[in-house]
Amino acid sequence: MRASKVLLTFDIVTLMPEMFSAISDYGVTGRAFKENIVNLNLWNPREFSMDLHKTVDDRTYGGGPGMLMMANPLVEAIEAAKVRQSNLGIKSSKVIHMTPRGKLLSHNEVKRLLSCKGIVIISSRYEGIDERVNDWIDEEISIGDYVLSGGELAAMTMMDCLIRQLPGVLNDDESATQDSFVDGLLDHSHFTRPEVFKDMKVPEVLLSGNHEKIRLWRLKESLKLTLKKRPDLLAQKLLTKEETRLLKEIQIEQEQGSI
Ligand code: 6GU
Repeated sequence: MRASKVLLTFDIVTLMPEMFSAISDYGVTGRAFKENIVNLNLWNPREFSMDLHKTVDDRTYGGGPGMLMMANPLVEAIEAAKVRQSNLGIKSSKVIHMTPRGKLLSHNEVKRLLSCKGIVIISSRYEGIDERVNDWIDEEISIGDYVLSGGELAAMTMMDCLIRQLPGVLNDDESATQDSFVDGLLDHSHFTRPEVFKDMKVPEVLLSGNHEKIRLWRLKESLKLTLKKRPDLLAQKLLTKEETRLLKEIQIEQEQGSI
């Protein structure tokens, strides 16, 4: 195993710590944990509960359905997590609450968060947390406009996005630089063997060995796919001269195709 420096430390506050084995034990992210590029510690607010029954939730003042996570066990867990990060010498820790009312996660948000050496993530359950806990929270992040039963899957989603951007996590074959969204476009289509599958051929240019032609074909494919599936992304993007030219070609081809 290659010796390496921890690049990102996660401390997770969760009532369901076992769920995080999904990210720490499998695939690309599992390898990053094993190689010590990222470090994870889990904090269960239940262990900070003061009463005999280890209560962590209670009914909401004012009535209504559902339970809330109580302030005290959560805040104690957050503080313990921050102390651990500070003992590790991490100066730029951020406390993030995963919640549907937070800022939407995007590739740009992921890049911004990569400036942190340590992140404390709160994964809440039930109807959420006592509002007063927000004094301990720096940011609220959501992964989309829908509601999950808890913040754990959201936390793992964000962690995965962050981890794969760290240097040394992906090998050359898995490089993140050509992923969708990196340059504001969707990734182009890909083909593998066999050359012919049920009468469908791999595009000739990909077999040509001409790297410049292949690069142009792929860029044009990316533009075509983005135009078709996510025109909103294209509208936000600053196009290079080459991209503008290819997009014009696509529009002309589409007009000709529709006549
Ligand atoms: Cl971050 N948490 C929960 N519970 N639901 C969500 C979410 C987060 N993002 C979208 N839905």
